[in-house]
Amino acid sequence: MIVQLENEIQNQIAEQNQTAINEVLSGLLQRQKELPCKYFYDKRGAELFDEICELPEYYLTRTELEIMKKYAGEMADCIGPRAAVIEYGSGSAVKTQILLQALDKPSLYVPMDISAEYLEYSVRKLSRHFPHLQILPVQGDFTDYLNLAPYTRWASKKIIYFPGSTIGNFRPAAAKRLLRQMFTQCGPGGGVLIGVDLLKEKRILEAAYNDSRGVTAEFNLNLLQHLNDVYGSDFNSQAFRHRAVFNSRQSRVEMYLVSLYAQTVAIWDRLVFFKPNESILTECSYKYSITSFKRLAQQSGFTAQAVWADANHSFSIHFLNRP
Ligand code: AVI
Repeated sequence: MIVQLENEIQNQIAEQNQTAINEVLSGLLQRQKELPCKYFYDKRGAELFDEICELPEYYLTRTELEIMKKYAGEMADCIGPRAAVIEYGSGSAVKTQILLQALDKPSLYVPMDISAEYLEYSVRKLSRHFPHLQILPVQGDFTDYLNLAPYTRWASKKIIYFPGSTIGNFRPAAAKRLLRQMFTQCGPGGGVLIGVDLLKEKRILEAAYNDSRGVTAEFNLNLLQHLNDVYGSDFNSQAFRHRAVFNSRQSRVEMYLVSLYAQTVAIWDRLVFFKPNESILTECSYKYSITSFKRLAQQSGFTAQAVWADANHSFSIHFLNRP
């Protein structure tokens, strides 16, 4: 019986791995080569991302924090008492602390993250600060729908907290699908508190993704090392360079890895060819106006109830309500 179960689990893992390899390969076989940006976040990638958040050029994190600090009371008034807070991609949960502090008797906190290390760290930190708060960590991909109803029975409502403008890393159709998923997950009377980076001057946007210390370049190139570690590919990260540009037509910053010369890379049992200067699109970071994001939220069924921004209108936090 045990042997059978082990085989079953191994088959499942092999199946998941094969799906992931197929996803990587099909991206690299397109005319514009692409890799999914979720592969940025291995242990080194998560460390580099934390470093990015501290960079002077990367205004997003500190601006969102500033908005949270200033308006957490108003956000808590919108949310109301005894809410269950579900956080998508909780990471190191710095902003969460501000939100939980402001909320009136939150009944449950559910951090969701792929990284077990991040989860352990945030649970330890938050249970120290909020000893009476029930915390239910979920390790996994927040894009996979999870029915949390059995755990949130005692809550007055479910609130999904999604800071960081990670919604910007989804193409519009996928962003709408994710918002629809949140709509289902938060249930009637529930809501979403979501951070959204705003459209601004090309110069500022490009500097944020081309920092002078080269941390974003290292973060981008680390993706290749991650693929080598997990799937045994033989990318040479020194044979690629980082490039980030603002595409105004699509209102998004695009990050690329550009091949320095003609080369062949082995992935699983396939060979992928690169011409000199041929690029892989590794990330899109969409920038919205307040109006265009409200429109997206409304198309997903929500009422855009409130929005907060900094004085320069660099970043916004929306409260979306499910009637
Ligand atoms: C996680 N996400 C919102 C970041 C962004 O700005 O799109 C990821 C990132 N890529 C480069 N720098 C930061």
